[in-house]
Amino acid sequence: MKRIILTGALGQIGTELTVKLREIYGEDNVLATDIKEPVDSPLEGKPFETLDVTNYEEMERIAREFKADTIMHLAALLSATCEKNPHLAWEINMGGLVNALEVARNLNLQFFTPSSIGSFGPSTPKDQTPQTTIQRPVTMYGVNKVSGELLCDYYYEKFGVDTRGVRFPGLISHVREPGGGTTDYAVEIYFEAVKNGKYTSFIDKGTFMDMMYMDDAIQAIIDLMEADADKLEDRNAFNVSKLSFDPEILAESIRRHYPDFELSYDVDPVRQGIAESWPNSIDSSEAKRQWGFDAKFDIDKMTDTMIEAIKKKI
Ligand code: AKB
Repeated sequence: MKRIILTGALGQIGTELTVKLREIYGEDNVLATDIKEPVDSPLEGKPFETLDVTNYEEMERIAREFKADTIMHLAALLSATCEKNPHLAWEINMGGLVNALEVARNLNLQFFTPSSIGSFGPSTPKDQTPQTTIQRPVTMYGVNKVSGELLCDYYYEKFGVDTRGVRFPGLISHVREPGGGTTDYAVEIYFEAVKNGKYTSFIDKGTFMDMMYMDDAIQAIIDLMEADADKLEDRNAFNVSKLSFDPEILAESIRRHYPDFELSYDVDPVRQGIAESWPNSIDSSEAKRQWGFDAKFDIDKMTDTMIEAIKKKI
């Protein structure tokens, strides 16, 4: 990995991943792309191209001119947004993915794209969900993610494209906030705790979902992409997670800093329904065994880091 192009680089993962990749591989070896220009972003003023991922010709031209050897395809709509507009979700999530895979095939690029805990459904085992198990999601996002995992496997088996992927849980970060996701409450809660000392959660008490701090997610992507291909028995997609909590447990962690922090509920039936169709916790042992996945942030370390960073930011 030394000439890397990213799609969806202004998103929650892309922003921090681009910064980290530039630290490792050099600024000029990492080209960020997104459908909009960077404004108030750490990517402003750095190598950047606007790109609509549904436009194959543009994607291929940009990758070819940049002489990329790797493509990291991050552009996608998240779960709650997909439920609002399922046809648009199919067009962007699947159309963009097929284009990125075709660019990888035609230009011989290494390929990464994230899947999600959203690829699981109500009939999936709920606790310590294995990597290989029942995947019958009931959301458009989940349908996109399972199809994407299979398509990436197909491109590896059929065309020899070096595709690699993980299933991310909810990712917690402060640099760029997520939008349109079901796990977003676990980011909003920190900003509201610091700003107002209280938060109204759209996810109900007792709803457990997998979560991970962004630094661990970024390290996982880099480690998987650098992993020796001979060691990978699987490709798409590895379960990776560190934490499983409900809103009450997260609030307790926040109360170590703000003892009077108030948590109330105004449950959104759409996002609650999505959350209930996902696992409580997934098993990341295959990622550990095959390429050394090792997340470091426990819930309190994550809370300390988030609160410190948000205080500085606001
Ligand atoms: C979402 O909530 O949609 C995402 C995800 C878990 O894939 N954060």
